[in-house]
Amino acid sequence: MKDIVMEGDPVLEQVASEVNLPASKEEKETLEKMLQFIKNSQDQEIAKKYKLRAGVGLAAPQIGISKRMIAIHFEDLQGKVYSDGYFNPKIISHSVEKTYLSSGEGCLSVNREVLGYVPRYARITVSATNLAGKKVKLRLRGYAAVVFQHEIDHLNGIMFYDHIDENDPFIIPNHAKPCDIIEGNKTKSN
Ligand code: SB7
Ligand code: NI
Repeated sequence: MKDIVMEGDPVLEQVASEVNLPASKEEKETLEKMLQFIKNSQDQEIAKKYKLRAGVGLAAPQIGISKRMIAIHFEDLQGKVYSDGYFNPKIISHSVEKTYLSSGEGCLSVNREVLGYVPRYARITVSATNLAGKKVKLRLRGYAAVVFQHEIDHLNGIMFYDHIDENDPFIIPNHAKPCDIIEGNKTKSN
């Protein structure tokens, strides 16, 4: 799984297909591997050895699989741990209020720095089926909401920079308050 698909590859521009539930053994194993990859990318020693960039999430299209699966692994500033794999994640409701990371976003599939604010919903509710096969509903805000939106976008062929205003990359989105990441994977939400 060192082979992350890079921008320009058509798989990153496709709308990924729904996973038929219950997921197959193979699909579950793939999602487990994606989660392990994300954990490894945050382990300094392993990351150095395998030259991995640290990520807080990964979407299946990024490993060349056009299916609706994402893996998430990070801890927010309140110490809440988000660590699971999700099948068919779907935003079922969202706030009017927006947010954006004051440091901008990056992507494991993008090997260059793209500057600018990426408008995101400040709060979202996501329905999904987790690795254990349980249907879950997640209420997310701040950084956690941003990460899930970034990953779900990958399932719809959307890259973070597609949201950046090309004429004015640092324009503050309407109805938006900034949100910060601290230490790469720790967050302060508003
Ligand atoms: C900044 C980075 C990410 C999400 C939100 C803000 C994830 C980076 C890793 N990925 O490319 C996952 O798709
Ligand atoms: Ni990405």
